[in-house]
Amino acid sequence: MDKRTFLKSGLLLGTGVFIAPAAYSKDIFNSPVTGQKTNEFEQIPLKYDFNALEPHIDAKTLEVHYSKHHASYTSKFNASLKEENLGGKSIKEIFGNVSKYSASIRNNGGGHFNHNFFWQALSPNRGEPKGDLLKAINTDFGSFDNFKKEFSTKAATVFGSGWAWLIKQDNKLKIVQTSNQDNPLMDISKEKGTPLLTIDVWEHAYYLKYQNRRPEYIESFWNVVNWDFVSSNLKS
Ligand code: MN3
Repeated sequence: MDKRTFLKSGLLLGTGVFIAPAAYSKDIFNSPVTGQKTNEFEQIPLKYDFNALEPHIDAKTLEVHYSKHHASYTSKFNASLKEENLGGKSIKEIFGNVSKYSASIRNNGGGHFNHNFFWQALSPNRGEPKGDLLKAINTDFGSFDNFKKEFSTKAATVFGSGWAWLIKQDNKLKIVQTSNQDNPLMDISKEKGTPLLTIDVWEHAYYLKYQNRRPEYIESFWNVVNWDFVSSNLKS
């Protein structure tokens, strides 16, 4: 794993200096979150401990997922950006033109961003959808239960490795799937929009605890969704 990233994250976790209360980076779609000056994208520090999402997401899975899988995507993404002279571009610019770049930019860039987004979409204090978000869910899916059912089904039926997303598309909410590390910000994505919520359904996200029982993992995921984060994305 990338030792520097780990150390930095550890420090941030330890001091909390860069963690503003209730702040979700609205910049997440526009900036590298941190590291703009160095042209380096970074893993966001987790706002919770590895064991904070137990029993729904186990500590070992979260630790390996964050400090191995995600760290690897991030360092490979940075290496490819450097090699391909793509420094200084925002996530939005990169994904909006991703068809012009290498497979590494698409796969590792997606892996970098998707996980940063996913970590923020999780929380030990899940809260509940309310206000404009709940209104939009009721309008576009009929009810919160219908929404949950459709999202769970879409997540369960991603073939192989990929992600399910709640997105805002032309001011309407929609649930879509992407394969591998693709996401709805990418120009190659069949369904494009602003991500509001996502679930990682790669086996590495659940196999240690759930083995092949992906639907069980998805059911548990609902206990740790950070609805404040989802709401904040609706406004962005
Ligand atoms: Mn993953």
